[in-house]
Amino acid sequence: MENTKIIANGEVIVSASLMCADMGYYADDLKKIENSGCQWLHFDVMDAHFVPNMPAGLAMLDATTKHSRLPLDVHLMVENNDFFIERIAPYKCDYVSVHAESARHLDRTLQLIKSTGAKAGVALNPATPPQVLDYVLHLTDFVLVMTVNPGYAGQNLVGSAWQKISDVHDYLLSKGSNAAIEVDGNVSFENIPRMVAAGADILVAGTSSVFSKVASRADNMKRVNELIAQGIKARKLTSTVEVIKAGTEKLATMRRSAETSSLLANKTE
Ligand code: S6P
Ligand code: MG
Repeated sequence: MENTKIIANGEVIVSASLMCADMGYYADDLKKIENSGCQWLHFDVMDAHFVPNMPAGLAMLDATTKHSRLPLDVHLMVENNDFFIERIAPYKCDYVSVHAESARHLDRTLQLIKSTGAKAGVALNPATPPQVLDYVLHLTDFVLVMTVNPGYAGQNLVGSAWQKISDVHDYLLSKGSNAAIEVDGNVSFENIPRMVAAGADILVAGTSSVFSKVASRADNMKRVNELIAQGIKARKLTSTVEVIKAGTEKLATMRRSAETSSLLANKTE
């Protein structure tokens, strides 16, 4: 069982967080989301123990699969991961993530997710370092970086959010991992370009973007796509600057060693 690269280079996916949908008109809202061009549906499962909330259950997951064919990205925020993985298995979810903090046997749990046919993700609370992934990276298709404390929509970023996204990005790079980075929590119009520039591959869109009341789902999504494009451009700029910087450093080292050799040569003459 190995991990798979799930996002193509330079692609950014928007996953609409369904706990932010209009519950009174759920099926209609799903259609609006689908028509807006959102690529995935993000379904939060909470058990009121791991997090102090419980917005949606299996009946809603069932309704979601009946009213939309978009890929399902299930984020489990529960104490008993294996119980929920087995309960959601019949719905053929495409992506399932569990929290490292609640998974007592994370290796076994990731294998269980994969045995259902889903791609496996590990979610990290703000205080959890990426190093908890050291020995399960070969099973991790994506890392879900929580940029708020899990449980509620409509929160502000935690103070460590920016550092955390770039640390996870650098960590995966240093390990040669092709796992994707999903960012969840206050993925707002304002924050999207910087999140994408820092390495986010999947954006969980909630009340601060696609479900914002300022405009229609379609107009919000249009704006999100423009902001993603800005982030991708900044990403390219950053990597060009890094290449130039690395090249300049290499030149300086070469020059220094050439100077040292000529000094040594002069000494021995
Ligand atoms: C929170 C949950 C999230 C939220 C989403 C809300 O625990 O995992 O998926 O639904 O982050 O987005 P926003 O824009 O309201 O913060
Ligand atoms: Mg979530």
